[in-house]
Amino acid sequence: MTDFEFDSERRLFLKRLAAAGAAIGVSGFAACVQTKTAPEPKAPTTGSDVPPPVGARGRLGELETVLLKHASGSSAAIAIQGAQVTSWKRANGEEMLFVSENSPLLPGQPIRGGIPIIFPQFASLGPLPGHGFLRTATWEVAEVSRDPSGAVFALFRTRDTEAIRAEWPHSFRASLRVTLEEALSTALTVENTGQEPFPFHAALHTYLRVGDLRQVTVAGLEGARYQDRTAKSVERRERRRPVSIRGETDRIYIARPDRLRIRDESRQRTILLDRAGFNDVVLWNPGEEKARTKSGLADGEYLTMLAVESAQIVPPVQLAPGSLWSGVQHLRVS
Ligand code: TA6
Repeated sequence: MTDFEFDSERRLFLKRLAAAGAAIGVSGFAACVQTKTAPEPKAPTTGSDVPPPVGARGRLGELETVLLKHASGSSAAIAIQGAQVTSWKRANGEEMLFVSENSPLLPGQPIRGGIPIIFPQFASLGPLPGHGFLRTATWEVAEVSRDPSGAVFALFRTRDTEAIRAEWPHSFRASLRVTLEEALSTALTVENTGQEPFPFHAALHTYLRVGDLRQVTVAGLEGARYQDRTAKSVERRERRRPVSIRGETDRIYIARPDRLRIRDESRQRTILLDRAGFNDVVLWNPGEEKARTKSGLADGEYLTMLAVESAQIVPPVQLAPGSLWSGVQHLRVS
């Protein structure tokens, strides 16, 4: 059996994924799920029209990466281990994601930055290793291509192994589709291939690179309930409009599906973050002390990152046998 190739499964998968894309108005994303059936775009013939090649491989430390380049000049890199996006550069070359210069870039070790995939457990909210096992799992590159709209994408997939089942006794398949235009979309899909339902948390732990954290605000969380993980997860309500980050911040904003606007005054730019399937938002910055003692960041790096995570934690997803769940995050600069 080839993953996601069974007609009925694939139809359902595409339907869900397209719906998730359409729900947040990601036309390129919606188009890219039709690549198998849509006609190929005509090959351009003139020099300046020739799109750059897609799917070259690169390296990040000891890890192999897939490189995506869009005709606009934007680019992305995804480490195959963990299917973890590690770079997203705008057409002007500006890097939008943070990776710590102290991060291990080694097989089997989490990368401190980019977009780690959290599954099936958020942080230490359960018996598994922190944030679950997908971020260091072995993934395969299923497809790297350009869709009819001109977006380039890479599709990664993975599934349960004996080692995973020893820790977490469930059968599943997962895929991550990274779609690059000038914007960056990441769509995570999980399928329950076992006989029993299972619960899980999922998140795209997106480390945004910022110019100066003290000049960053996040709009779109006004009035939301949140669990403050720096204070024993006590529940509070967000009164600020917009939210600024002062000191250690570790919050799960519950059921907050609105668009987020992350304003980075020092860079004079606003990042728009749209989601479907992920109802929660996690905001995290370790603050000066924990950046050093716990997160292993280099000096001063905590002022150049803010994790804004599309998440489904409260409540966890309950996935019935044979069912699929998808969550999509769409990032663009306005
Ligand atoms: O998502 C926020 C968080 O759970 C924080 O509590 C912080 O520990 C961070 O993730 C990083 O976790 P990690 O396991 O990568 O050190």
